[in-house]
Amino acid sequence: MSLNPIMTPRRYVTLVVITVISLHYFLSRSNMDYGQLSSISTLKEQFHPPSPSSKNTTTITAAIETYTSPTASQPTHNAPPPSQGHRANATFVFLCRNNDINGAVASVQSMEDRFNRNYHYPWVFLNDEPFTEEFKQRIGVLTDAPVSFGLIPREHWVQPDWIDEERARQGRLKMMNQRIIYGGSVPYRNMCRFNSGFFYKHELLQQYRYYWRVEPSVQFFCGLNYDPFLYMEEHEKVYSFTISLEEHEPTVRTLWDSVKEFMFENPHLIEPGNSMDFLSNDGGNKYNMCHYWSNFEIADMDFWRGPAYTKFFDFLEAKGGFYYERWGDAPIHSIAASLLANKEKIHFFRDIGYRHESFQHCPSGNQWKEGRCACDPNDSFDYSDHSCLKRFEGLFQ
Ligand SMILES: Nc1nc2c(ncn2[C@@H]2O[C@H](COP(=O)(O)OP(=O)(O)OP(=O)(O)O)[C@@H](O)[C@H]2O)c(=O)[nH]1
Ligand SMILES: [Mg+2]
Repeated sequence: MSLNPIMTPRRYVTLVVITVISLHYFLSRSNMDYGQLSSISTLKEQFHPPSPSSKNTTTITAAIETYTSPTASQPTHNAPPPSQGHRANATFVFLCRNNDINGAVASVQSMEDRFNRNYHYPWVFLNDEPFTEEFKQRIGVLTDAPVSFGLIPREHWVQPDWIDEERARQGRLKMMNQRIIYGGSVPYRNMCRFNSGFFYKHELLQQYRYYWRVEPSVQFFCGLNYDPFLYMEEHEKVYSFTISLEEHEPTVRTLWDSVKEFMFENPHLIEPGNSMDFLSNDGGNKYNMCHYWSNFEIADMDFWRGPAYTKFFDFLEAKGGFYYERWGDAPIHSIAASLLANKEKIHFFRDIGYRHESFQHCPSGNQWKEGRCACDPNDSFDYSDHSCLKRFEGLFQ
């Protein structure tokens, strides 16, 4: 090929470069889509889809996502969460021992990865013994959120002096013979009583209203693109759960009689729109053992601190059933929330995938997909034989 004598190879290359740059500039100014398709930011968006508010990129990003991710049809999933906006007055609460450290690390890591790394809600760790430096270091390294470590006052933890120890011992022996889990354990009873009526009195929790209880070795399966604490606040919920099930009857043999006595003496404290039908199949005569599994709880501490629950807890405490039997904090909290609060104030977090051995709740359908849940949707306790979810749902039908 021959070139024009004044068109030297060098001038030819210069002309081509100038033409390409001019064309690119013209198209960028006149057509937004072209400009964005050719920019580096679009490559980034393949991995971090934009929030719905960035309207100009929606069409192109949606097209690219089809190739990059099978779940990309939910553009809000990876949208930046509203961590800068309004936050609830809330904290995580984690009661454990120093030797629970490995399980505690696993639980905190799971919560941080799936929710809190974007929200930075504080963590409060509580223990009946001082936490070791090693414990504090291994937890502190997992999060940017504030972490505090508290010692439980002795009077909030140990078996009170007025408990008849001989009677309590007979109760423990009986339960050991029946092979009831933790039937012979006093520390387990201390823990149940503390979780029922004392944790929200701890000085480190005084400044907070909502809490999310976390235990060692639990798993949170799904990413959350909203704030459950704010959900509780905005919908005026006082208690929430992911798993509900039946209690071991021998651990709460006289609990319902005590509850009935309380209801008889304090009818004004029983909420008219309560959820008695969650607790009883015969209108309140007999307890059906249903309760919310309290190792997961997001709840309102002002409800526990209020006059109705205070009176309820004090009444049950005086019966001694935390030590003579083995009343768990799960039935205590569940019965209180069911009778002292309107049923509309209790929430099932269907979209929060959660496991505490030996049961799990795994969301299904769109919630499973949108949450990118790391659990098998066919493995969920929801409608198993001993689940009480059907009874909860029945309250609203
Ligand atoms: N500081 C302290 N924490 C305890 C004690 N006993 C239990 N806990 C904590 O209280 C919570 C509930 O105790 P768990 O042993 O998990 O009771 P559970 O969930 O009924 O039973 P498993 O998890 O099946 O053992 C956990 O966060 C424990 O770490 C104790 O004696 N001291
Ligand atoms: Mg546990």
